[in-house]
Amino acid sequence: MKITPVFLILALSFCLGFPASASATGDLTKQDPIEVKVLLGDSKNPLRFIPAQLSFETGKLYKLVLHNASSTKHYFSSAGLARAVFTRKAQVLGADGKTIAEIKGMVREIEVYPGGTTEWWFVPLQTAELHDLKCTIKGHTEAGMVGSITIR
Ligand SMILES: [Cu+2]
Repeated sequence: MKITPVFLILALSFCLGFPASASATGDLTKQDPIEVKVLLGDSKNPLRFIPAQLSFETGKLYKLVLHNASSTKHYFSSAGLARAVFTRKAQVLGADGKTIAEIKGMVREIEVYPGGTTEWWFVPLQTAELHDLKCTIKGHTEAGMVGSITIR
């Protein structure tokens, strides 16, 4: 095998633990968040996630805004997403849109009541192709309240 200078640089950086591609630095949870809005049902489609396909990128801070625009309560539940992200916080908004509660620690699923809004702030850590987004209320998954999540 012929050893070229490019091969040497790649091999050396691999041995020293430097990734060949760019790497993140600093506190990833202190970025400006990318806002992603998801409706947990609306008046026309009370048993749907709108949109039902979500995509995120690793290393970026997201503010996932979950608003229930239907007349029944719903869950946003994806065990795969919960495992693949670092949660900075969850925020519960009051009727005036101002934060009334902030929750720290791991989030597994969020239940949002009719008219309610909750924000889930997280940084994806792993790539994933997930098909486990669902509302866990009896009958809702079967009725089509499901979705998929891609983390690139
Ligand atoms: Cu539901």
